[in-house]
Formats: sequence, C-alpha cells, structure tokens
Amino acid sequence: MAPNRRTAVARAGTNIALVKYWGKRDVQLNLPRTGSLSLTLAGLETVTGVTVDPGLQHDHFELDGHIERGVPLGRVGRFLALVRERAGVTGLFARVVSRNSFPTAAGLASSASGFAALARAASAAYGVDLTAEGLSALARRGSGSAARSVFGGLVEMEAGVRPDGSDACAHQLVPPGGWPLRLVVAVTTEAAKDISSTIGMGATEQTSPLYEAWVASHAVDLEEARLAVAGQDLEVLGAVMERNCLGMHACMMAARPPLLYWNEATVAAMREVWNLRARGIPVWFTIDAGPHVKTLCRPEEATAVKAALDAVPGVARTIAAAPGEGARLESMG
Ligand code: 2P0
Repeated sequence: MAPNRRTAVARAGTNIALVKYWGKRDVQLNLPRTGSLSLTLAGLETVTGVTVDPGLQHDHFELDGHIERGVPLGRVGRFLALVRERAGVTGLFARVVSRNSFPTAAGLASSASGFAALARAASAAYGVDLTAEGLSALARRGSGSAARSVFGGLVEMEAGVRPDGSDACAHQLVPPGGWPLRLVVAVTTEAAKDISSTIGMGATEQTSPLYEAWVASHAVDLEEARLAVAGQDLEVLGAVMERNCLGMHACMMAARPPLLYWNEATVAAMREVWNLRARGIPVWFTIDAGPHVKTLCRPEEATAVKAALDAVPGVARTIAAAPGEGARLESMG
C-alpha cells in the first residue's frame, strides 16, 4: 500500500538515437518494431517532481511553469494510472511538476527525458520497486525513446519478442565516462514541430513503400553499430549513424502525404558535416523527427565542429553535450 502523501523528484537526460526507432509492433503497449542504440546526454535534462496527494480529485501536470490540460495531461495521467495499477492503489492522484532545460517538442527528444524522469519519480512516489530494466520498460509506455534515458552513456534498446513487452527494454553498453564523445546539436529553429513522432511514425508505417526495406536493413545497422561501440570505432559508428538516419528520413519522405522534417538550414548543416569530413575532421550527423542536426565527434574536435555549424546560414545556435547519467532520484520526502 502506498503512503498517503509523498513527493519524489527525479532527473533524466535526453538521448539521441544513433540507430533509430521508427515504428511500432504494438501500439497499445508501445512496443517498437526495431531496436535502437543511443547516447544519453548531460545538461539537456528534465527534472520532475511527483507529489501523491489524497486531497486531489484528479492528476495535475505543470510543464515549464504552464498548467497543462488536454493531450499532455492525458498522456501523463494515463502513465500515472499504469504506475497506480502496479502500486495497487486507486483514486490517489498526483501533482506532476516538470522542467526542461531545452526547447520542448522541437526534435530534441523532450519526451525521452520527460518520461524517464516521470517513471523514476512516480514509481518512487507511489512506492513501486522496479529493477532498472523494469523501470525502462515502464518508461517505454510513456514514450519509446524514454526507455533508453533510464540508462547513461551508450545504450541499446531491444525491440523484444514477447507479446507483453516485458523484454522491450534498454540496457547500458558503455557508461558515460567509458568513451569520450561529444554530441554537437545545430538548432535550426526554436519553433515546435508540426507532426509528433507518434503520428509521423504511424503514417510512415502505413503509407511508405520504403518502410519495410528500412526495417530489413536496420538489423544489420544495429549489429554493426553494436560492434563499433564495443571496439570504440567512431568511423564505423558514424557511418552507420548517417545511413540509418538517412534511410529513416527517406521512408518519411516517401510516405503519402510526404513527411519532411527538414528545413533549408538542416540541409546546409548536413553539407557542412560532409565538408568537415572532407577536410579530415571526423564528425557524423543524425537527424530526428525535427529539423535539428546532431553531430557526433571526439571532444578534441568539438570546438571546431561547433564553430563550423554556428557559421552555417540559418543555424540559430549550437549546443555541445557530453555523455550523461541515466535517470536518477534527487530527493524523496
Ligand atoms: C529515436 N525518435 O530513436 C527516434 C528517431 C525520433 C526519430 O524515438 O511514440 O517520442 O512516444 O514512442 O519516443 C521519437 O519518438 O515516440 C523517437 P513514441 P518517441 O529517437
């Protein structure tokens, strides 16, 4: 039985997939069609407090100082209902207060850090004891990418084969300090995207004739990326990362109607990464369901990469991030 009133605060970093998740084998349980491989980042984080309060008549959700209703509250409420089910409690609602250190819904994967922090804080506040893998599977119910942010550093997410999704969770490949890397993000607009990942991947699966080909090539990409991580071979990992992302975007563009998340600065930044490589600087890019370009390089090249991307017309700003820790509890009271 959960205690009557309890507050838990958790922190989680966002993650960027180097081998992507795009499509679901089960929408209800949010099971991915493919595995994925990601890097959890330091400094691009969500901090979430969950207060379980018997005085509340329904769940409340505040994000970055705004009281949320409608779809965002519905998504958080459904997630809290799952946690309550596991805690064996009914009618005990919570107040969720969340803060992001980066723009929400603009392709910087705020749902990854958001649901990882919420899973950690809510499970603690409702007194649900979970293993790290169990927490990852729970976070997945909020957002597929959130399953990866439970862990720090380089992480692999399993698509799993079990119908109940208990094996669709992530695990750590390399801890944050295990391989010095930098992820430099070229932010190409501050505006929120028009089409959410969930909607976009559904449309791609249902209408893109290229989708099944991407899924078929994905297993090879994941295997090669896993080996590259084990051998700390940035050149191989970078090559897989670019081709897997370009394949995913080709699928989106071939959807009907087409789905194009890029803007002019996205393409200019991609070309700049290729220019840098032609000049001998080892750097590769990936792009998510948004217009930003995320580049991977060694710490010693990060300053040069950042300066080059800052000079690309249309790039609003750049952010350099190091590998970060997984979701963790900050306080309990
Ligand atoms: C990824 N993305 O692997 C891929 C690549 C964006 C592009 O995971 O429907 O917000 O909530 O499970 O996790 C973004 O999708 O989607 C995402 P849902 P999610 O990072």
